[in-house]
Amino acid sequence: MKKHLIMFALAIGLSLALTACGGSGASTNLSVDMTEFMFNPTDYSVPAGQQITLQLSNTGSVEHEFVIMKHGTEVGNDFGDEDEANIYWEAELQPGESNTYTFTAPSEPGEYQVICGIPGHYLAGMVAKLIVVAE
Ligand SMILES: [Cu+2]
Repeated sequence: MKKHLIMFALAIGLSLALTACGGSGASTNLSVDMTEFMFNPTDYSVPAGQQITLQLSNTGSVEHEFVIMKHGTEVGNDFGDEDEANIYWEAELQPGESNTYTFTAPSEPGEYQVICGIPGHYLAGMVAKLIVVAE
């Protein structure tokens, strides 16, 4: 009897773990490091429409931004005023700053460009990718 209970508990635990992963590699918890001039990691997979918790750290020596562009939009030569209207969500961090944010993942599956909006940083290679997967 006791053995059955243990097996049952293990089965529950396993199913919870599988549910949390969604089976697609998508996660509602992201952790991203920013420095000159890169994001680490550079690919994030999240479930559509879910609340996402994002742990951001700026370990560089200048200000950095985490800017998610709207679906179907990409920054041109460098991030400029014309791109402001295409921002889906953004956060900015001073050097040495760490913060936890929450935002709602876009409801439309697909790839979303992530960039740093500080002048010159996009050009220097601060680009990443948010991949929104259907639930
Ligand atoms: Cu930057």
